Amino acid sequence: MTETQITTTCTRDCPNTCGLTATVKDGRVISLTGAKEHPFTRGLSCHKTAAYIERVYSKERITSPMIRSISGWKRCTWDEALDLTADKMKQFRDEDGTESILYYQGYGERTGLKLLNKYFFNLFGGVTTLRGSLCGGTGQASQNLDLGVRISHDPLDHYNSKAMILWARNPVVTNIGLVPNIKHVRKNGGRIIVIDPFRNKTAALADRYIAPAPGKDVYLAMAAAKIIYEQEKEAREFLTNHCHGAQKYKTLLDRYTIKELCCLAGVTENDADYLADTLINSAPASILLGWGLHRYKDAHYSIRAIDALAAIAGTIGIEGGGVSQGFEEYGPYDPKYWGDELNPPRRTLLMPVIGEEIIKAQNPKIRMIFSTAANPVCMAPNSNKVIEAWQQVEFKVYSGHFMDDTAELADVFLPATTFLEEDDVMASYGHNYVGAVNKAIEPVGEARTDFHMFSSLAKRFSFADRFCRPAEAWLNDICSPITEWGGSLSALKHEPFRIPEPMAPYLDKHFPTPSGKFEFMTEFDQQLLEHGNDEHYPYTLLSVAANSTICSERTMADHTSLPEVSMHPDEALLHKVKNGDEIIVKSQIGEIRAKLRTDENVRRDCLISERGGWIKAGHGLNRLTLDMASTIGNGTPYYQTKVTVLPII
Ligand SMILES: Nc1nc2c(c(=O)[nH]1)N[C@H]1C(S)=C(S)[C@@H](COP(=O)(O)OP(=O)(O)OC[C@H]3O[C@@H](n4cnc5c(=O)[nH]c(N)nc54)[C@H](O)[C@@H]3O)O[C@H]1N2
Ligand SMILES: Nc1nc2c(c(=O)[nH]1)N[C@H]1C(S)=C(S)[C@@H](COP(=O)(O)OP(=O)(O)OC[C@H]3O[C@@H](n4cnc5c(=O)[nH]c(N)nc54)[C@H](O)[C@@H]3O)O[C@H]1N2
Ligand code: SF4
Ligand SMILES: [Mo]
Repeated sequence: MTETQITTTCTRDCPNTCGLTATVKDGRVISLTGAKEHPFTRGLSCHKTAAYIERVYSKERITSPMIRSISGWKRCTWDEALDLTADKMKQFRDEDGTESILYYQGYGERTGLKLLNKYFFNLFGGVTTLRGSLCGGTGQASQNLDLGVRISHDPLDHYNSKAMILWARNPVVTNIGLVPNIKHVRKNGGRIIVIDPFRNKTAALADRYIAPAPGKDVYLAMAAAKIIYEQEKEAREFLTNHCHGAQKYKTLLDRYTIKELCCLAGVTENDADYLADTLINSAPASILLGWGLHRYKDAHYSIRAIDALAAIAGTIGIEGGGVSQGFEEYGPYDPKYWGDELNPPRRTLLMPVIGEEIIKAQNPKIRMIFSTAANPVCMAPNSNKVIEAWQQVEFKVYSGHFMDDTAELADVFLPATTFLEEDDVMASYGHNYVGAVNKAIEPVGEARTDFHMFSSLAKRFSFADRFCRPAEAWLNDICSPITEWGGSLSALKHEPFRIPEPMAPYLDKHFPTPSGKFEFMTEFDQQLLEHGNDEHYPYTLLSVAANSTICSERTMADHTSLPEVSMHPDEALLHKVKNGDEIIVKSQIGEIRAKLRTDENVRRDCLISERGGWIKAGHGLNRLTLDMASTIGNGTPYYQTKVTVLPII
């Protein structure tokens, strides 16, 4: 048979959102490569795409619906699985009201049609849903305080930068579309700085690597700001005319000497000098914040101090400058199609403490959980509490691809398609282009799209006629903002559409804050940064993005027998453990077995490990992480957890 090529968009939880070309032969995808015509990703794609084909056809993938019985999982028909689900939903609604059902929507796939999952539950009457974030909540909320509304520079604007400062961000692993940009800046004589307690893969591309103590970036940003003031290089016009609170912020800086700030940050004065010098003498410098930065309880201090540093250096509202992090991945859709307006406000549970929230929910209790595109048992903090919560809930429906930790605790498994088996629309949290998801192959086995699944379920309810319409018709409605901006769904099928966000924001120096100006942070409590310190647990556990997998999207076969945890060799010596040893990593709430790697690239006060390994495979680092919400933005401070290491005797 001949080969056909289909252009589509990667929907994985990755800011790159690449345009891809799928080559299909005999109904099977045989290769997945970057689509050259994509304006941002320009033919790039990552090594994870080849592995993704294996994932689609993996023997472990669940491709028929299943119901759990006393004797274990049993294959069933879609009608059986959906009848049971609908019956339970009606029973819980009639007995305890619709809020006795929790809809848990994860980060696995965030396309246009995915709005309708919640719309379905809102037509049903409105169930309990989530608030807060396991991902970027803190960063966005903190930047909203400074800028009014966080708007990032289009990544293509970084080509105007003379320096890039990658602050807690590792694009070589997590966002490869930025790599050509980094190389371009360097080739033109610009500077690249990587700031991370771990010498990550991106550091190899940098002129300067700075290793602050975990969670203490605020002091480094303050030190660099103080140096700029001392050299009288601050952006006076911007500070006087377009900022609010600059003087107060300066009084916060006045509490410390540069030396003290560097000491608190765990960096040298030379590091802070280089950072300040880059912002002033290699301008414009773009600062790119990573997600590593906001996984601390009071991460807003660091993020706001970095915004403040950029303001003092005069790079806010400048082409090639700014502090950028993420983009609104649901931005080009009409929010009406979440369906929240169909009911009075319904109960929400706080994601960063989801286990506790479910356990303590009353009036009504949570009796059913329906999860899609999520693996909270593995990925939310304090896994043991999440397991307890899941176990106490009477009925759980899981929709996804594999029998992961959350699926293991479910009663019904609804097999979902991958993006290669779907037609949809996908925006990005890493750039401004929306792309079409064009179906390359028929669904594998009996897998169904979430939309198909919810349409079939809707047929079992009185609101069927309000939900059951062709996907194309829904997408037209959901994507109405795109039409208003002059695009069309038919054109989008062939060419990505650029959302009309500015290439560089705030050029007019107007900020949608209460003062209409850039707002400095005006209070800072040093004590808060000592939260959770305990001499018995001297290391900060950084569980970071893995190179070859995304979050918990793995199979059992992908796991090593134990998770690997890296530690500085001098610390290993102190603990009488060596490279390759089996060790115990222990926090205040749990312990796991791990294989020790010694690595000089890790600061002495941290341990590094890859996130996403399953508990059932012996990994599950979130059995160690404490559950709490960040002070700003209801984010999840995974890296607030302190641990120690014990030899196995
Ligand atoms: N290959 C791969 N790609 C991914 C993902 C994946 O799992 N694998 N996940 C996707 C998702 S969900 C997200 S949110 C993004 C995340 O994208 P990134 O933010 O680039 O990646 P992370 O590994 O989460 O964190 C980046 C770095 O922050 C550092 N860090 C931790 N604490 C601190 C600190 O206190 N200060 C400083 N300066 N640095 C610190 C970590 O050591 C880490 O190297 O990547 C996406 N892309
Ligand atoms: N310790 C620690 N934990 C962390 C982090 C950390 O840094 N450290 N980072 C956090 C971050 S940044 C994130 S974003 C979260 C992610 O947390 P989650 O979103 O809960 O978990 P994922 O591992 O992304 O799982 C997504 C699941 O969705 C499935 N899926 C994909 N597409 C579809 C679809 O179309 N339909 C359905 N029904 N299912 C689909 C995938 O197969 C996969 O099983 O984890 C967080 N957890
Ligand atoms: S996982 Fe990320 S980098 Fe890899 S193809 Fe998908 S969007 Fe591109
Ligand atoms: Mo994330």
